[in-house]
Amino acid sequence: MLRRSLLIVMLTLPVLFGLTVPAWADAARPGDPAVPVLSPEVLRLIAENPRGVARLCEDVISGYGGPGGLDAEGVQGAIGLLRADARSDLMRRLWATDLDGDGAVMQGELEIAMRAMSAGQRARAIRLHELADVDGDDTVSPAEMRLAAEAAALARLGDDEAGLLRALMAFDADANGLVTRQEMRGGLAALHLDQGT
Ligand SMILES: [Ca+2]
Ligand SMILES: [Ca+2]
Repeated sequence: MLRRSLLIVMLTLPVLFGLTVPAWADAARPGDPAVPVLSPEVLRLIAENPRGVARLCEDVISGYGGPGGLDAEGVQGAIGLLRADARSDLMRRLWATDLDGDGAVMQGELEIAMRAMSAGQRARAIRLHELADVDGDDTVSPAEMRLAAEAAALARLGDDEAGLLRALMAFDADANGLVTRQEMRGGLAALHLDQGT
């Protein structure tokens, strides 16, 4: 028991006295030791909308991380899953109006499909058809569907936001390969950018 206590004290002492070197230490300022290393681009995004960034990162850590936090693979997976979800949602809506199943939605198909829709659904279906029909020939072709799906994926999670999420591992203060919500909050607080907005 005593041995175990001694071992715990020995393992804890360096941490207590700051003898370990955290992953972000080389960018730390005096008196502000927990500043994560981030690119100027990511810092700008955080400064622009600190609360939005915190919300996005917390949602991703909670939604895609395990009990111990989120690892780098999980971050990459989250980016892919968020975009895939937006893509599949849009394709499902378009395919729901492709009545002959040929992969394209003609104006006539849309009109028949809309008979079974509520007023709100009709308005959304018309808007989607118009947006997706880039060349304006009244048919959403398979190529136009793919373009629309990609646009939906980027609307769900833009490249800026994906870059932000990829920078999440910089908040892994104890360098165990997992980022927790607490570490992220601590890192954001250390940047002194989380006030306002
Ligand atoms: Ca069709
Ligand atoms: Ca078209």
